[in-house]
Amino acid sequence: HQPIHLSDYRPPAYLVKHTELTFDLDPSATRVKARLHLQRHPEADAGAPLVLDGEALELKAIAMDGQALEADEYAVSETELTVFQVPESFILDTEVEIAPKDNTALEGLYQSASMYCTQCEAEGFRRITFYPDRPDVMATFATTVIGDSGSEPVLLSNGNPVERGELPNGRHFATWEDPHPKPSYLFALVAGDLKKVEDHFTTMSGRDVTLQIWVEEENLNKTEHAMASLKRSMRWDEEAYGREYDLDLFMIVAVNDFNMGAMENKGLNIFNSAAVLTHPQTATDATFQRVEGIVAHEYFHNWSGNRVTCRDWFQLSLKEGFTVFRDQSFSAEVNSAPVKRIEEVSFFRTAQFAEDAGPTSHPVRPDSYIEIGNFYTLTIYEKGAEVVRMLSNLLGAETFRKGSDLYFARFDGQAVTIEDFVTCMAEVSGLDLSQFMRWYSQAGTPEIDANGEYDYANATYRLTLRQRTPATPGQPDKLPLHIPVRMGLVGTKSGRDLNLTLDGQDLGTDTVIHLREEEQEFLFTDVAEAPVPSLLRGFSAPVKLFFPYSREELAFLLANDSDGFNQWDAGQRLVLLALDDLIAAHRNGVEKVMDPRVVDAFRDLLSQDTDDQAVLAEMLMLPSEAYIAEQQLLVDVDAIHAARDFVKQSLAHELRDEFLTLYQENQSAGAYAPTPAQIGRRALKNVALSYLMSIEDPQAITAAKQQFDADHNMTDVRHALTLLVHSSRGDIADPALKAFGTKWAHDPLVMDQWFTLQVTRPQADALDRVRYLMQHPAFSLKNPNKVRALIGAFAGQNRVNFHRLDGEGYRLLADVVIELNRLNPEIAARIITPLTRWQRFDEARQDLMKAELERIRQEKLSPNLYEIIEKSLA
Ligand code: HT7
Ligand code: ZN
Repeated sequence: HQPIHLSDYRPPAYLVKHTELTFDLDPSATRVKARLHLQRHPEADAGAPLVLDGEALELKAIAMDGQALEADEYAVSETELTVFQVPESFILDTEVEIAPKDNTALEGLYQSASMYCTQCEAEGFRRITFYPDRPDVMATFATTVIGDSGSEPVLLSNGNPVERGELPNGRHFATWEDPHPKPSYLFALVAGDLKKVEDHFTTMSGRDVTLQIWVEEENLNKTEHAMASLKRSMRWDEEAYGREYDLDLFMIVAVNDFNMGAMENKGLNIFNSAAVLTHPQTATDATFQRVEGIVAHEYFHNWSGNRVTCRDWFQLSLKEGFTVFRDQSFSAEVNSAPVKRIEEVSFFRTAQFAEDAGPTSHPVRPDSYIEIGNFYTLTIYEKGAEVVRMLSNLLGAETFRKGSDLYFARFDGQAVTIEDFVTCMAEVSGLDLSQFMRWYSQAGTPEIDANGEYDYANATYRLTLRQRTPATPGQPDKLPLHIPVRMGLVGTKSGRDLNLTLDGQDLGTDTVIHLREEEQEFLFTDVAEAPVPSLLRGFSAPVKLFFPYSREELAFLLANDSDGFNQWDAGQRLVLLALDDLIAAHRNGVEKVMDPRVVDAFRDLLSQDTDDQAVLAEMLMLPSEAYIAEQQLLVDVDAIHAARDFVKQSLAHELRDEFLTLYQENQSAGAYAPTPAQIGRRALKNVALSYLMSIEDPQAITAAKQQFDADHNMTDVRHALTLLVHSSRGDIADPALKAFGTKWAHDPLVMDQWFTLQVTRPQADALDRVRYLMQHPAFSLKNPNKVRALIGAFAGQNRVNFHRLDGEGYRLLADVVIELNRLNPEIAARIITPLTRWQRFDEARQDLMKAELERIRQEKLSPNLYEIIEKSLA
């Protein structure tokens, strides 16, 4: 398991101009014939051998320019095929055999139930045929798929269908041609008994594109939302980025067994069924929104990723960071923008900050990796998106668009680097982005210590900002970053944003100041009244910002800040301060006392008239246990759980009537629609119900039961059932749970929800339930969605039970990881994450967690797990 370094990048010795593939499908003996039209790279040595990647392939035949090769003319190892002497330009034919039915890793060609499908990113194509499996080799493809006419009536691949026909022995074939040169990671094949829904889109230049979503027959009624999302995304990319679709056909296929959310294969996107199928009775509002975002994300890749791709996998964030930024902008526009930003940031600050502070911390562009599959991370995706967002804010929307246009025009059809992207942005703006580039090379979350001082006599406000980035593995010393800090000064008398004058320049009431040095001072003049600073508005940079706000100041910002995001953040900070006291009280065995300022602030929120229920719902939500833990040096899971429960129950007792009114006023009425207005009402109503259920208010229990029985939509049903199952009212919860499980036994995506809501219950029997449910007929370790729903949810969301002091939670996860190491290394390396964060816990838990990591280390590890385990124990 050797690391690969960015600094070792060399262009490929041979390029593939055109690739012809023929698949003769069979579960245990699929034959793959490949004809590669190869050409030596102009910079390569004339004597350079041809080295192709290949794993788990049985070579059956090999010929060059029509001539079979002798055994001494080539060599095959575990990972490569080498042909020793080749001319400058030639055709190589190979034939290999593979076994899709044994492919539980779900990389390459595999079977999901009765269908065949592929997953080639990042390095799955080398499990299909011998090939230069790297993104800087781009070829046109012609693919023929041969399958059984009965069990695989549908045969799909990238591009346009050009021919199909019958063959002897009940077989048939289809041939597809993709005219756009693409790297092997974008290759796809699907075959099975699938049904389609079809629609059309007229592009901005007036071309008709056929849109198809292919699913198993029973899911035909769950495609409407994805299709509508696809059409919205296509229009949006034309309007926002000038990007038009470039084939006559765009297909999406839903598969049940999939390692990630979806894959942007050219013209043939393959989706985890959980990321595409929706129906009001089976999917929650969150799923509807997630599907919309993922459909958009994969579609947007057609330009940011496919037409312009990555030179090497170190540049992964070039396509992922940019595409996440694009899908976030799309979702913000078609939904409630402030809520989207709050959701994004609260997820980011919980999960990405933790990753950045953990043993696998890496820069947005890593310097080295052992297994690239381990680098599809929150840092590459989400922090990468934050970096692009900063660029967009630095340049302004119009100039950023010019930079994007230049990037797509200059590099269309090429495999490029992050520098190429940033250079376009620098060229169109005239900005010097050399310091900014450090965002790509330095790992860790930068911290800003801010202080402010108001001088009454001179009417000035002096703001001091100090930045530091903590050491991360392999990077002990960090340089100062260019950090854009959006801010305002809110007058304590007027409650309004004050005018900002800096160095004699009038900057209006909201501006961006640029922190470039380790320490910088900003002196605002003509500040008419004492202000409270509102800093890092909209989360203008992915940093931790510390300012010594008093609780009164936070309550003031919560009530008065003109920036909705910072208003919400002030509320979160206020609650966090109260939680700090309560956590300390719990640890010291002292009686807990609720901070009345929090109660007052929430009462004020509840008494205001709002026209944005979704924002109010966010304001009323307490920080998650995971986010609270993120604030603690030493995480005390039990104290955090107890303190958070105490805050929730205190607020519920104090504001019972207000919550009840809120619940009653926002009842679901009429037909379900995933509109921002309806979603906001449901969110608000359900937050109110959560508070009331935390004190098991009799009216709330009745309401939850009624909401479950009403069976209006999955958002309400699942929320009510979760609250009941997480309560002490087993007499009501158990029959409801049973009825739900029976009703939905046929639907794997609903059963995933049924598993999750049980194993996240805080009661002490949760771990036993996990073990029990692992034996349930609907559970399978081979299905990643099931693993995430049961094991992932337990280890990631049920903190008190996962971190049990008897170590049973850790043992359970390690047992699963050991099994998955054999079955599906990519999933094993992801699901293990909570165990790798042992440094943050007390000594007893640290020892238990490390012991489990050591136990896993004794196994014959896949490169995926090896890399994670070694970094975690380093
Ligand atoms: N670009 C896709 C990445 C992906 C993937 C990576 C590793 C293993 C399996 C995978 N499935 C999909 C998804 C995306 O970012 O759009
Ligand atoms: Zn992506």
